[in-house]
Amino acid sequence: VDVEESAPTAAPPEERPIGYGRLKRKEDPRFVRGKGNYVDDVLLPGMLHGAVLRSPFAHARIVSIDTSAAEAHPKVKAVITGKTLEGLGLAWMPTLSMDTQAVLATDKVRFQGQEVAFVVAEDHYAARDAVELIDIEYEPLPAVIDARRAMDADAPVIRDDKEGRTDNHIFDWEAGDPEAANAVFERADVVVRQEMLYPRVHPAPLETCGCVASMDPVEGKLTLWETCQAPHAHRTLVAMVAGIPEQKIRIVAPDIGGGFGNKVGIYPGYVCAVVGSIVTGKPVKWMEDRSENLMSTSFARDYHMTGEIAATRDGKILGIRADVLADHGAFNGTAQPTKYPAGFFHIFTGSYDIEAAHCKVTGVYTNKAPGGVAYACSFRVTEAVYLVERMVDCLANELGRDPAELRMQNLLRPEQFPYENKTGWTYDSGDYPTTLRKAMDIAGYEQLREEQRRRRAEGKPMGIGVSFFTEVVGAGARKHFDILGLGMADGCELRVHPTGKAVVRLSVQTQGQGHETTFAQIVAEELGIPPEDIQVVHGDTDQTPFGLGTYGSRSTPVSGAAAAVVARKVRDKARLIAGAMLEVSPDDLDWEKGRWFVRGDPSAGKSIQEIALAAHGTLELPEGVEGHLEATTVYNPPNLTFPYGAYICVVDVDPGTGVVKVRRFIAVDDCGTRINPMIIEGQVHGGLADGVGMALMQLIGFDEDGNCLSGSFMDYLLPTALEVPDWELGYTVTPSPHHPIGAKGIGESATVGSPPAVVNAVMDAIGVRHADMPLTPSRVWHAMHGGVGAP
Ligand code: PCD
Repeated sequence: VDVEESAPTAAPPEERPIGYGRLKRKEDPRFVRGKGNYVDDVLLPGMLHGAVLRSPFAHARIVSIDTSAAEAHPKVKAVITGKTLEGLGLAWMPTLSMDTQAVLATDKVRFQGQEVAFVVAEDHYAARDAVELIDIEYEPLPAVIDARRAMDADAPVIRDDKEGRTDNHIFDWEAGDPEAANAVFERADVVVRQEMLYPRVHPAPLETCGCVASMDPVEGKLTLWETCQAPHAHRTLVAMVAGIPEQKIRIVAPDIGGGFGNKVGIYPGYVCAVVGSIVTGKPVKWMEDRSENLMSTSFARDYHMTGEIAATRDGKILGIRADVLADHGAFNGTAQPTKYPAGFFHIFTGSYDIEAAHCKVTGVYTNKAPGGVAYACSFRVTEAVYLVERMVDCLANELGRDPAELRMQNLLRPEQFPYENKTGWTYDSGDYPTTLRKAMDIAGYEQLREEQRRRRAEGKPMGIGVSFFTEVVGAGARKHFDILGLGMADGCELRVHPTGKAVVRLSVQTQGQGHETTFAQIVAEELGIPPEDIQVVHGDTDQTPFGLGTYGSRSTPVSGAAAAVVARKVRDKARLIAGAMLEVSPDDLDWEKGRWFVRGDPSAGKSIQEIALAAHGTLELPEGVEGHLEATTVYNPPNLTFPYGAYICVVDVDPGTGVVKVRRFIAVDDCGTRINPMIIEGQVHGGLADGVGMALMQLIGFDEDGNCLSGSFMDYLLPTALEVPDWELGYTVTPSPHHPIGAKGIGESATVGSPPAVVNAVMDAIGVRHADMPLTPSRVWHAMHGGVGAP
């Protein structure tokens, strides 16, 4: 335990963690005993099992579907096809980006793994067997696999279901000022241009996606257990799509075995399970397997980017430009606020004091899985940060400058905050140079460069990679941020029971990051009720207030603020009741953690527990004060929060094989006020491992016919303890000025910031300007030997 944090009063106030600091996680006793309750643990009387038949082709016309043999299977209860769904008006569903997606294919299949039919049977094995009995005749069509070919004149039109479509174009979006950018590029001494791909990857949570749908035929009430990051949004969507009245829908997200963005959207399997339950009158469970998850249930990134950076000869960065081609797969199911088809790519201007910037993003359809999710990335921030941090290293390389020193020269200065960047976003707070210096101190940067020179002389490639990132999390103000028209404000309810124990109800949903602990800590900090006396309720739409869910590290910035605000409302009400109890004016009361007391007479006071009891008792309450002790709120954040960090990665590359060993990794993060430092460190550890995985080994790849080459954990490589070093963490604390407790998000910072640090380190080691991720041994070896590596 960090001594400073275990004795919080010794730390300066802004560095003190909130409400008991490193509290052990309240949820862990059940997890370490194997008593978690996941969707696949849900067992209902008479429950049936569903399985999906998927397309073997990336692009093919469906000529005929014969389900008779499957229907004849003794254990099969229903076979559902696109035709069945067409009859119910459910063959297509809206996506999170206001496109349409086939639930079960009717006309064509548009990616390998697409859902074509759904079998409901008495057990999972029978359902799988019967899927094999369905006979489909396909007429294969040429497929668009390389996004760079999607707009070719002779490219097959993927979305011919849409009237009048003659190409695969989805959107054009831009930000910044093209003229201003052109002007600085014209007068710059140095311009560096680099193409790069942020390849297609997958969140790959350990628990795959799945649900149990139970339609009560008498009550007409649908209960849907889902492994889901946004239960309220799902309830509203199901109501709109299936026409079931919203009060008759209950979504329950039980324990979740990792989300990482994969569990934000609604997948065809969920709709099919609901239809299966309606058709059979029984509950239906659908759990996908690993291959289905990797091949068809969403993806992330897939951005072809060209970056340009302009600078003076002495290293002052003047401007940045980016031109991006975004591969969105067969249906545009990308998860992001409606106004922003390229998410928060605005942040590609990075952490630097530049004069001008411009970017252009074009989205296209390809014959690949749909649904770009913000995999541990608040809406395309990972791509933007990778672009700018690689470009700064390319510039350092061109100028022969040290990359840390070049960053230091160009970082925004503390007095520039709040800072409006060149795409119009206002960074709330920051002290960037202090954070970078801290990372360099922990790393022993100068000694590392010394060591590198020594090793190089011995023919041993060692690399040091730096990245400095600005994240943007906490969507967001209702005015600007919505998904399908639903605004991103979060509700919160707090109720203090007569005995002084409390229950706080959140609209967000934890998927492993420990909300049952940290939200209790926020309320504990504000009310002085110990965290163990505060129950956190979440993930059940019948029990919690509306809100759009957990992604984009928004829970702390939005719902965390709501929890603080609702606790303050309860505290204000408690003051009025304490006044009545003590027979003094509430204006004469002062607050200390857990109690109101008479100003000037600290011994005359009432604890929050005493006040709670009185609020439920017979005490005569002042005019206008209702009984009981509770409050509700809806929090609409005034701005996003902008956490940031400085990362330094040290690698050794085997010159014979191209194998990269990450030897050290230093991460200094600033997420404003820290609630639970232990949980924050866990979040950073996970994100760093994720980032090393993406930089070195993760890839959803395809052959030229669109066969997915990464449908198992034998092919889609996740990092293990063997591939990652002991993380060396540090932190700085720059509170967010607009958040009630000054907290910013942290959940995705490390995944955003670490890939460029690793890639920069490898390029530094092998003396090559750029090679695309994943930096597998063969790719590194080829890059070292002057060729372009194979994946
Ligand atoms: N915190 C503290 N302090 C501060 C901040 C924060 O303490 N300042 C903490 C909290 O409370 C929590 C955590 O930490 O518990 C986190 O937070 P945030 O940042 O707010 O976030 P959230 O919202 O909660 O969450 C979300 C995230 C995301 S988004 C992701 S991807 C991932 C992360 O989260 N995922 C996950 N992490 C995690 N973890 C785990 N375990 N699992 C998972 O799944 Mo997306 O958009 O969805 O892609």
